[in-house]
Amino acid sequence: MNPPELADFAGTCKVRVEAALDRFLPTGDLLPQGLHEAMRYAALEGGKRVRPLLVYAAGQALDANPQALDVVAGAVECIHAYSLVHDDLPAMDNDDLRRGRPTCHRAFGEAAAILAGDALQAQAFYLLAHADMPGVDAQTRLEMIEILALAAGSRGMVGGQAIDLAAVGKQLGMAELEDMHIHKTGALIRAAVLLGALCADDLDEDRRQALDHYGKCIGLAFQVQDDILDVTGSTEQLGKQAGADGAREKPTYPALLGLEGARDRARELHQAATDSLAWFGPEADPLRWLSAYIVARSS
Ligand code: GRG
Repeated sequence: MNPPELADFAGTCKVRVEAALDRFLPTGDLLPQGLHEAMRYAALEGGKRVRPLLVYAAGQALDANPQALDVVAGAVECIHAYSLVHDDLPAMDNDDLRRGRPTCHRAFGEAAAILAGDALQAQAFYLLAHADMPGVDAQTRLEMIEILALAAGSRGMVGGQAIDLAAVGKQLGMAELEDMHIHKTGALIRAAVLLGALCADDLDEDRRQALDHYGKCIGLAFQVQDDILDVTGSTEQLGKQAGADGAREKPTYPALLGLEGARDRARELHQAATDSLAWFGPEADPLRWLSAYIVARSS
């Protein structure tokens, strides 16, 4: 299903972002050691690195500097890692398993996990403000910080999480379900694409809009597939508890549309995402492969 080029592209990007995170996160021997170990545990091991891959793919479509992309990819992944740590806490989903191993609070305790999440979030903004990003001027840096803050905060991911928590056990309509996921999952994925694009020095308005539309579509497609996998995948395959949404009475795409209806919705979003790349030639192929991967993935 996925072209071999995607495996090569993903392999190279994963190595880059993991090396970047290793460099950008305080080492485990630095005080307070337990906190830094918990941060590294949450961010460094495992994960598909979909958001960093999107940063690199958007950057490659515009010939952006790879060193600048490392910083943005690392920052986005720090936000993602923090969101998973907090989402797994007893006050939220109370999960024991993440990325095939004990969740951060299971491994380090609840207080340490809360602090590790807090510090990962702060680290993301520190990176965007401070780290060396060749080709990115100060005004663009500021815009990046604004985009990531909006995507991560109460009008983005955290807001979506609040809607999600309030929706448990309730009947949501399609529009409400999509609104929740556009915020909870979609906002950070959309931001990853835009932030990667902003690393390029010649981003015109047409291409910016096209990439932003691509990011919006695949952000939602990612969640549709996540809901499908919660029904069809195994705990072993997913590295987290399968069937958890149904068990928690969470509204999902398969619950609303049926499994085939949810698959159709994912395909529709993939099509809309790739259509918006008509502005681009083969330099945007990694974005096309990633869109296909997002709706076909099995973990
Ligand atoms: C608690 C602040 C706060 C936010 C939580 C994104 C989120 C908001 C919670 C994650 C819960 C969840 C399972 C959402 C569904 C989609 C999703 C984001 C899945 C996890 O992302 P993957 O599959 O994970 O990219 P890996 O481990 O591959 O990085």
